[in-house]
Amino acid sequence: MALRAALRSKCGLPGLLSQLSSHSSHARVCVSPVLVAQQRNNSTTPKVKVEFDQSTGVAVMHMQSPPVNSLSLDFLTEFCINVEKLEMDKTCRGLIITSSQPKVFSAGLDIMEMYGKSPERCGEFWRAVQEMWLKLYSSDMVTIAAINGSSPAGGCLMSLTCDYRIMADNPRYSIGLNETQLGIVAPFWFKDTMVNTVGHRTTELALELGLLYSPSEALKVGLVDLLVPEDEVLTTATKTMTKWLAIPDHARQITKSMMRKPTIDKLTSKREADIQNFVSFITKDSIQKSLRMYLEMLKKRRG
Ligand code: CO8
Repeated sequence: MALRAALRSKCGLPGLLSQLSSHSSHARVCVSPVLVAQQRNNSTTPKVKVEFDQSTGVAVMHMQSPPVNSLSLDFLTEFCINVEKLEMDKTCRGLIITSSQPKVFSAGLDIMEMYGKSPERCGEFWRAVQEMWLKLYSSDMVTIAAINGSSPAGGCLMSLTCDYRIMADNPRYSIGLNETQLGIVAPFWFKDTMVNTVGHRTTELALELGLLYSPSEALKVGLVDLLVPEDEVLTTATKTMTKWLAIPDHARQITKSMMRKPTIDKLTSKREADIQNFVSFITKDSIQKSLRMYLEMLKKRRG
């Protein structure tokens, strides 16, 4: 609950976790024993597993939330805590994000978090989505998405926040910001992240049509950087990380910040308004109806 409260508060997790960090040796703040244990060790939380190799300075984060790693409030809370912990550990220089679920990197935002929920709960959820994006897009670590399955909508956004994307070359997988297909609209910061990666025209087409690209199409438009056989995604990500870590951290970090800061500042300055927009949009009857139809379509497709 303390973690959820941190996400709810204006300072968010950074506030809570920097408090934890600065007081860790004095234990002056009242901290959950679980969090303290997680700070000291590799952590295995129910939805995210982190393996940190101190000899290389690289952490691999495995998303393991069955069936499809959908980004629920609980998932996002755990995810952000783990990213923040790695960020604060200055021996951690690189982060690889991948999935433990077969065939799916992440199905994007958990649709059930947006359907039939109270405005308060929707607001809490949206703050957590923003937090994930802010943490990853502004990370000082080298971040690589090892995309070993389909990655629609919020899953695509998560991979777009990384410095580099390696995808499994399997034509059954797809990636893209398909929000319009659900009858919803990708917010400005989803759009900005896509524009920063593939340019304005490709983003315009992709967002209006809600395009989901095959891996080879995604490579062609620059949505991913490299395709490899499925069983080589993680090893290639590790090799690629070594190349990135050969660049001096400070020069790379300043450059990354120079490229991304205007986009980050835009959301930071409009964060509360963006939450209000999301809540009033998603709770509209017409949007709820679209989401219900999409959920039914997902179920029928399965049956
Ligand atoms: N949220 C919740 N449940 C989901 C989601 C999801 N995003 N995706 C799939 N599921 C559920 C399915 O309904 C199914 O449930 P059940 O077992 O009860 O029938 C179960 O997960 C397994 O799904 P599938 O059988 O479809 O699994 P497959 O392995 O065949 O396919 C896919 C995996 C490709 C990921 C497929 O499930 C899929 O296409 N899912 C939908 C993905 C999607 O469209 N996500 C968009 C989410 S919206 C978003 O991320 C950004 C919103 C921005 C909001 C802005 C508003 C202003």
